Amino acid sequence: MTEPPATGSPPRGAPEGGPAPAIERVRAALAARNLSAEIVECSASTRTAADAARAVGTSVAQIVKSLVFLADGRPILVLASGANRVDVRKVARLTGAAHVQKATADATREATGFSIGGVPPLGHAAPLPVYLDEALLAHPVVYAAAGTPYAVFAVAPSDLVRATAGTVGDIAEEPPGDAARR
Ligand code: 5CA
Repeated sequence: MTEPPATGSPPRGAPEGGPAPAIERVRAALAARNLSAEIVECSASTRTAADAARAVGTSVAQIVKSLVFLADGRPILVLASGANRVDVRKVARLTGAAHVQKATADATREATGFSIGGVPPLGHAAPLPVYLDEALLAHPVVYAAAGTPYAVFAVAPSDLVRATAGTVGDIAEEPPGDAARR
């Protein structure tokens, strides 16, 4: 016999009758920056860039990965195209830090107030310096996490730059083989 579904615990952390508080924090941050981006809650997971691309019917390159790194121990947020891996040496160059490393899941939650899979590009617990992958600017619209692994919002990359007061630069790892061809 199978267990009956648990009662009293709505799915995905959403309280009964309303969106998750994490989504509401993102909504408030978007409104505070006069961004009229619509938050789309998906029935399918948007936890990873590939999941999110599938859920909204776009390319992985148009998904914004919101990744926390520690630059000389201080948290920064890197907004990377889902198609790219982040080159920490390039991030070090862009930030002027001597040492850059990826933050752990715990450090990410502590710095942003959000859990991995739902980390948004804005609306964090405390302001974080933001660096954006220039590859995102090749698209008219990109999709970023909206606080949970089931929600995204669409935004023009230029609006994302403005709303985050971010620095745009080359932060992508070269695809394998490129270095050899130069
Ligand atoms: N919702 C999607 C698309 S908008 C999303 O949040 N994607 S993400 O790329 O920003 O978040 C997932 C990323 O978190 C992974 O690419 C990976 O780089 C990172 N990650 C996953 N697990 C860990 C972990 N244990 N420690 C540090 N980083 C992790």
